[in-house]
Order: sequence, then structure tokens, then C-alpha cells
Amino acid sequence: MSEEHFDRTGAKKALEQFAIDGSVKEIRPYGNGHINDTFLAVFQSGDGEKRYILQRMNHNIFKNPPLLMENVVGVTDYLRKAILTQGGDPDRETLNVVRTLEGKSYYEDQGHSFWRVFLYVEGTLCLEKVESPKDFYNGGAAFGDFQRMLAEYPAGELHETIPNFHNTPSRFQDFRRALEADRAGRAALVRPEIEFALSREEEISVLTDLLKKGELPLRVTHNDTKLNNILFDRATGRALCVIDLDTVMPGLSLYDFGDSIRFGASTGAEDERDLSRIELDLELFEAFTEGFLKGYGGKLTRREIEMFPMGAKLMTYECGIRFLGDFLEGDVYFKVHRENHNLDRARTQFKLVADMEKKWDQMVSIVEKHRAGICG
Ligand code: ADP
Ligand code: GN1
Ligand code: MG
Repeated sequence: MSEEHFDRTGAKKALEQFAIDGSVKEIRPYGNGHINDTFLAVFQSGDGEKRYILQRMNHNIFKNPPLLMENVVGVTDYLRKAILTQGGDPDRETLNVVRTLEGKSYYEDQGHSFWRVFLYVEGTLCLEKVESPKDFYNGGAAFGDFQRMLAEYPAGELHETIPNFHNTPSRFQDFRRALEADRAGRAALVRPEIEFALSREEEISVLTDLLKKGELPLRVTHNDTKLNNILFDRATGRALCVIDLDTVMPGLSLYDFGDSIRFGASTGAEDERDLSRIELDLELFEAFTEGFLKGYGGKLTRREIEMFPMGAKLMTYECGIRFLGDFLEGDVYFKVHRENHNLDRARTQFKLVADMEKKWDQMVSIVEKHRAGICG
């Protein structure tokens, strides 16, 4: 969100509802998320300056913010204990929800906007692009670790914040509906992209079918494992804190593996316009595979590991049809910052899917090499 478009008064009023010492010195839009409105807030008190993240939750997408916050509080409380047991620092290694003056985890204003505040994790940086295989290895370890730490979390207590979030067949139906309705009158402009999406229908249910057959386990997963949902420690380069917990729900480990590859192992940005710059970087694919396996600490089944390439391909394809579907609906879901932004994003995803198809055997060999080291 640009400086001029943000409601500073609304944000300031919301901040006043939270139990924070001192007075607001600065508020400004922050980060590059596609969903929530995020602000950095600086408070000044007798002890000096302290920073916070203020977010207006996207209420159109997350229909029930109070239940969503129940998930976030439940998961962060649980992680806090696990981090303490491991001798870590829970103020920096997980999100910390700041309560309102009434002790609640969110504040609903008179216009029905829902706000929340987290401690700002100091000394970290957020990467929009992988800078070295080492970073991506660390990112893989952080997401693997995240799932491992939540392995015993009572999954039944988690609310489904967006139903069928990574159910690719259901996403395909949504895409078909958007195409048939053609609400923004754009379908005629994107025939090759539509053709690409429809021609891969046969494969879309591979993972959900394995889940139904009991061949893949349901776990507690993050479901939005973009690189910019990890905070890296500036001093050590270590992936320190997994953020953006809105979609933590029961899911497949492959969703988290695949979504990370889709974003981080691409040679170009998610919205790159020059498609010649978009490929799957196999070195990065390998680095993430190794890191994820390491973080998981031997807990993944053989079948799960074997399906890594399919996870990568389906999550990339799924994101592509979501971007294209949103383009057809007139850009109602993802934030867009320029004309055809969602279309550009869909094109990079499809280019990446096509490149994964070309590099399929190499992806399989890489996974097999590392799997063999773990489960024979
Ligand atoms: P969205 O759902 O819109 O992606 P995120 O929760 O991922 O929102 O936040 C957007 C960005 O704000 C992140 O990518 C990160 O740069 C920054 N951010 C969020 N929470 C924190 C935090 N607790 N400390 C430091 N930076 C944060
Ligand atoms: C959104 O919130 P953010 O920007 O981390 C989206 C993801 C997509 C991603 C594509 C709740 O993630 O599912 O993969 O954009 N989050 C939601 O960049 O829909
Ligand atoms: Mg995010």
C-alpha cells in the first residue's frame, strides 16, 4: 500500500487499543504481502523506541478473523513452549501477539476492520528473492522444523481459515467458474494461458487422491511457505522465525515443500514480465530439499519424499490458476500494483510448470539421492 493511500488515522486509533507503553511516533506501510495491510509502528516511551507490526486483516478473504486469531494464538503459544524447551528465544523465534487493553488478540473497529499487533522481530531481514543456496537450505530447514515442532499439535482445534486452500481439484473448479463467468471480459485476451491450465486437468488430483487412499498423512502445515514469510537473522544468516500464520491448518507436507519451491527456486520474481528469465533452478531445488529433510528430522514417510517433485509442480500450477482466475474475475483477491499484474504472475507460474516438466527426471534423481540417505 502506498503512503498516500493509507488511513493513518484509522491505523493510529487501532493502535491505541493495544496494551503498549508510550506514544506512537511513526506508522508506515510495510512489507510486500499480497493479502493483509501491514504497517510498521514505532512507539516512544521512557525506555526508548520499540517497534511493532500492525496488521489490518483481510476480512474479505479470511471470513472469521476471531477464529483465525484463535489459531494464531494457539500455535504461537505452543511454539513458544517448544522453543523454550529447545533452549531458543521465543521472543524472536516465533510471532508474539500483543493483546488489546481488554486482553483480546485483535481489535474490531467501528467500520468492522479487524486489527492485530505483533512484536517486531528486531535484527532480521525478509528476502524477496533467494540470494544463495545456503539461504534456501536454511529456509527449507525452518519450514521443515516448523512442521516437526507442530507434529503433535491438536489438529482438531485448528479452524479451517480458508476451506480447501490447497485442494487443487477444488481450485480447478473455481478457475472453471471464473472462466465461464468471465466477469471482467478478459478471457479472450488470454487464450494460450487458459489452454495451458485446462490441458493439465488430468494431474490435478494426484495428491488429494493419495491423501484419500491414506498413502499420504494429514499434518499441521503452514500452507503459505513463500520465502518472504520467513525472517532471517541479520547477524547469523539463520532462518529465525516463520511468520504469516493465517493459513496454518491441516494439510500435506507437500503443500509446504511445493509452495516454497514455486517461489524460491524460480530464477525470476513471481511477477517477472520477461519470461525468458523464469526457470527452475535445480541447485536451489536441491538446497531446499536437503534443508527441508534436515528440519523434518527423519519424520517424513518415503511416499511423501517421493512426491516432492509432484508437490512442487502442483503447487506452482495451482498458484498459476489462482492468479489467472483472479485476473478473469477482475483482480478481486490478490493485491495488484499495475495493469495485468495477476496475468504476469500467472504466466511466470505456468512457465515454471513447463520447465519443471522438462526437468522432471532431474528433480526425481535429486530427491531420490537425498531420500536414499534417509529411508534406504
Ligand atoms: P501477508 O499475509 O499480507 O503476506 P505478512 O504477515 O506476511 O502479511 O506480513 C507482511 C510482511 O511484513 C512480511 O513479509 C515481513 O516483511 C513483515 N513482517 C510481518 N510480521 C513481522 C514481524 N513480526 N517482525 C518483522 N517483520 C514482520
Ligand atoms: C498470498 O499472504 P502472502 O502474500 O504471503 C496467498 C498465497 C499465495 C501467495 C502468492 C492467504 O500469500 O496463498 O501463494 O500470495 N495467501 C493467501 O504470492 O491466499
Ligand atoms: Mg506473507
